[in-house]
Amino acid sequence: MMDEIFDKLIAAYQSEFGTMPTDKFFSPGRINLIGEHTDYNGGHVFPAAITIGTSGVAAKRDDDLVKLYSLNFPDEHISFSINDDEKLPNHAWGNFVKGVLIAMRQFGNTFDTGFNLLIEGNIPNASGLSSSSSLELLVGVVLKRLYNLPIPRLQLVASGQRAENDYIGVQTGIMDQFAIGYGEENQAIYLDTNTMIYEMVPADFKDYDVIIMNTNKRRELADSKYNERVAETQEALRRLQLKLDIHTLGDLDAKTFDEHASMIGDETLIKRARHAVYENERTIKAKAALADNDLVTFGALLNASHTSLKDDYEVTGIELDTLVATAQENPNVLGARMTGAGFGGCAIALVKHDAVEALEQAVESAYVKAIGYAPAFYETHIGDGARFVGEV
Ligand code: GAF
Repeated sequence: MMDEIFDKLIAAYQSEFGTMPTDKFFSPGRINLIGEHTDYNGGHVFPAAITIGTSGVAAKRDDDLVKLYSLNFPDEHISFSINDDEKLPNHAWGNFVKGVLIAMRQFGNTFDTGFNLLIEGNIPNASGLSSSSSLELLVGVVLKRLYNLPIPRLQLVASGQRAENDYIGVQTGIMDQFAIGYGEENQAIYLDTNTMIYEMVPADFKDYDVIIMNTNKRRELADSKYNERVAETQEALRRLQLKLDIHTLGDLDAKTFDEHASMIGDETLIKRARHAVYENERTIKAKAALADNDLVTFGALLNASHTSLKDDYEVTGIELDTLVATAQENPNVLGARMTGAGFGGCAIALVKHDAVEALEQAVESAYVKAIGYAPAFYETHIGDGARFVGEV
């Protein structure tokens, strides 16, 4: 499968650039099991890299140009000087490449010449499975290999986040880049974003599968709404800090939060902060439940997470709520919730292995009835993180 993809990419590279690439790369997407909108609040997250993602072939050039081509956007032929930081007006995906280059230069790396990169991604567009971080980390591993840079993995991860925050302008946390940078086959990553200490936890769901359900909803204004949630939780934290000695909402347990919530003084901000604090507690419990093979508790925590994202954080919407509620009603499902930023995108469900097909049919018919178009379903395979695959 991988071989076929790379054969196709190498042929496309030759026809686009007239030379051969030297190296092959792959960078995955991610799901998040639980711990949503906690990463920019100093809480825990519990994501995993998946086997779909972005594949690429690349080689250094002799001049200072960066030339990019994606089989997903065949009309765009992108070219710029490697030291030109100006945003590309019409080439959205090229800006993620630029953002990573700039961030890596800020970390002290230098690039003597340019490079060619040809890619293809199979993460569904705007699905909330982090196609943008997948691309960022792909660029990170490409640059590390082509320029022989002795940089640690955490710097690649941080460069992706910095590209997103400073260049693209979305104030995301570190979860997606971390999951994609540190992913390992069949392991979920339990990360404390306050300390950056992490632990790999076997993602063993016994007789159950985690399936991905895509709303197929176009995500509109998602970036501005995301930034709005970041600002709201920061403001709630600022008000709590007038009385409490805390650095992030992740420093608070639910009991202390409840005792002091009224200090925030605004109902919306209280709800946002409550989600961040309670979701962090749920994530800690969910990791313990999975490690103990207690899938019933794990599933119940997924359900509670969705309710909180719907009612307190208000990032779900009718499409995600319909998918999740229909899955949750099914006796063969232990839990379901949206995954990623929300505002459309995907949900996950923990479904008994031999009931997956029936569940998908039930969810599809309820969804079409309520929403008017079909959702999509994917099996989840948890895979390795962003990597150099081999020489051409
Ligand atoms: C997006 C962001 F990129 C992550 O950092 C995280 O905040 C997530 O939304 C919500 O949990 O994927």
